[in-house]
Amino acid sequence: MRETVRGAALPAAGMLLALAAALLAMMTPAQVDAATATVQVGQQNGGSIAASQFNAASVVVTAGDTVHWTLFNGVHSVNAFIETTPGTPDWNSPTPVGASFDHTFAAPGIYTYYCSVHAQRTQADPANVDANIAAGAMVGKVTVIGVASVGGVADVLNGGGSAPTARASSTGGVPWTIAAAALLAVTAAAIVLRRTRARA
Ligand SMILES: [Cu+2]
Repeated sequence: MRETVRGAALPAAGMLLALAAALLAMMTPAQVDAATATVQVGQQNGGSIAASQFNAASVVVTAGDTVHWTLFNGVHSVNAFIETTPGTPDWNSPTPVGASFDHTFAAPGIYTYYCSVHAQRTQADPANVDANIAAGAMVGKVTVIGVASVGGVADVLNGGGSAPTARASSTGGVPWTIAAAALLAVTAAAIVLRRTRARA
C-alpha cells in the first residue's frame, strides 16, 4: 500500500519539476546570450542586389546585442550620427572593405548611422532618417530596446569573412516564466512533502 501511494506521487512531482526546468530553459537564452543582428553593407535594402544601401537599413535589437555589418559590395563606411566630439563619429568603421564591423549597443535608444562615401551625416538625423531610408539614401537605424543596462559600448573590428550569427528572437525580460517555474517547483516539493508525511 505504501508503495502504491509513493508510486503515484513521485511521477506527478517529477512532471512538475520537468515543466519548471523547461520554463527555465526557455528563459535562459534570452537573458544570458546576447544576439547578433547582421546588416549587409552595399546591398539593396530589402533586396539582394548590390546597391549603395544598408540591408536591413533598420534593425531592432535588445540592449547588449551586437550589430554585425558585413561588406556585400563596393566601398562604404559605417559612421555613427552621434558625435560627442564634433566631427568625430562616436563609432565608425575605418576599414570597411573586405571586412566586417561589429558594434555592441549596451543602452536602449535609437542610433542612426550613415556611409560617409554615399551620404551626408545630416541624412542620418534621427528626425528624418526614416524618410531618407525610404528614399534609398545610404543611412541606417538601430533601435535598441529592453532591459536596463549599464556601461559603455564596445567595438570589434574583424578581419572579415566570419559567418554572422543568426539572430535569435529575443523579446527581453520574461519574468512570467520565472514565476511559473518557481510555482511549479514549490508545488512539486509540497506534493512530495505531503506524501512523505502521510507515510510517516
Ligand atoms: Cu557607401
